Amino acid sequence: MKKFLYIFLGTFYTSKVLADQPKEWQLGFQNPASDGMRDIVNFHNNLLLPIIIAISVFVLFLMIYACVRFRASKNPNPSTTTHNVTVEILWTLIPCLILIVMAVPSFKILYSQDTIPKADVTIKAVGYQWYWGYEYPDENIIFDSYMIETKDLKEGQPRLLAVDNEVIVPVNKVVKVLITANDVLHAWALPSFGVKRDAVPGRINETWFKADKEGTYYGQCSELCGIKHAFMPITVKVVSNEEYQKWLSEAKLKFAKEIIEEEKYKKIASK
Ligand SMILES: [Cu+2]
Repeated sequence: MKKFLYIFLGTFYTSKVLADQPKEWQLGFQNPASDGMRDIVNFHNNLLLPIIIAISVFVLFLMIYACVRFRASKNPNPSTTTHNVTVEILWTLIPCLILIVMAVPSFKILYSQDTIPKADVTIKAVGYQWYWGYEYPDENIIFDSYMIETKDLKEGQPRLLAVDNEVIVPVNKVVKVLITANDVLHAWALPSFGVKRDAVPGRINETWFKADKEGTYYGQCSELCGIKHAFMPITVKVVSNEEYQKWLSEAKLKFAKEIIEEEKYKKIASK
């Protein structure tokens, strides 16, 4: 009973009760952390859901009405009418109009996701069987991100979602994500940012987000990619700009992709 009460309350207090990762007995979306996701949630809650409910209630009413009104005992000689032009025009036109009403805002959101503003940070996510590899192409940083096994989890780390090396991005900055794969199809998806793109070998897909709340956000590979598909989560940590700069300077040493030119020359000179 308690659980149902939580669900009931949860539907009214989603933004307060739910955080940035899936919760037990969760209904609806995760808490949005970007304008992109806020658009999606609004579109779903304020337009799609009312339309879906209205159609379901209307169809249910028609079915019950037909069952009662035209039952055999009340209506022993059924009508032989097969066509009614007015009704046929209506049941073609009205669904068309409903689709148009849904399509306009839907395309608006799709286009806003597709137009990438000038990026402050670019990251590249590469799907492997079965983990994610990340690169910061402008910062000479490269690292792999593996899921933490259940037995190695620390306090507060969610099972099947926490990783050893998190993606770190600054808050309120446009982050462009280049997405590709090395072996089979994967998909880089992060519900709180409203981001989901296929990772296709030999091809680079792009998406973007601007996280407006600091915190840790969890996503998962969202394209069935093999036996350990469920074990290649995505963790993005949104931090303040200062913290990001601090992390960058550490990561440049820890995860250096190649020796920077300058250092190369220094080595050559010292020989
Ligand atoms: Cu995958």
